[in-house]
Amino acid sequence: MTAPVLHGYPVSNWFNCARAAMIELGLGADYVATRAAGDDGFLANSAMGKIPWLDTGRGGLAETVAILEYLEETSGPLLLPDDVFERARVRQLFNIVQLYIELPMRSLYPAVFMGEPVDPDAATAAFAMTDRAMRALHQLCLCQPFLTGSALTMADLAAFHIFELANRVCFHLGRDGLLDRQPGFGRWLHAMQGRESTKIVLADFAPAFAEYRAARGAAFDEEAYQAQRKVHA
Ligand SMILES: N[C@@H](CCC(=O)N[C@@H](CS)C(=O)NCC(=O)O)C(=O)O
Repeated sequence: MTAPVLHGYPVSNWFNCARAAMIELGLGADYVATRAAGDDGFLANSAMGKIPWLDTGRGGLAETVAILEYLEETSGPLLLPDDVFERARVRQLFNIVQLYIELPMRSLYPAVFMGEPVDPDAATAAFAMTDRAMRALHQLCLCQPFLTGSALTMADLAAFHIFELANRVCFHLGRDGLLDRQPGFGRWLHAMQGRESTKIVLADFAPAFAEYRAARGAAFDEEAYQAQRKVHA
């Protein structure tokens, strides 16, 4: 079988999640640098014109959850538990993080990272949803040290890379970070930060994110964010 090749850009939380999964699965850290696009060539591989997409050798595949499941089935098992109920619980967490944290925070990316004005009503609605999601995560997550137990899963990878951007949104708009009032998650964060996949992905995120902010005249202040994180550490 042809080795899968990931396409994307290291500012994208979804690309970073998929790349971390490739690394965890022993498929290497290489990728093809690609920005989202709407031309026919791009859409042939990623029908919604989004990154990441995976060249499977049998055709392009987009949507991170589909990419992760494909990688897990072809190169795992590693990122989903053996037990059917535990697997479903991982997918439950993945959906909560995707729909009720990533999407509402993404609605605020233009104001935080792309130089557009803040819409206070949109911010209120987004944070109402993330508050609800964080309550759910508090209820569902074990953090022993990973979200659903002692083994890393795809939900950990998604949550970690989504929190990376979501916490910056919170900071910029004067809110606590999503995990700041969740002491149980300290152990999880520590475990995730220590992983080789995290170190590789975040090392590439930093310069790409600086370039991205500069190109868009982002209001977001990374230095102030990092200084605040040191105080919280
Ligand atoms: N549901 C998609 C979301 C991917 C996504 O939102 N990608 C962003 C970058 S993080 C993108 O390509 N945005 C360009 C666009 O929406 O046109 C997934 O799970 O992969």
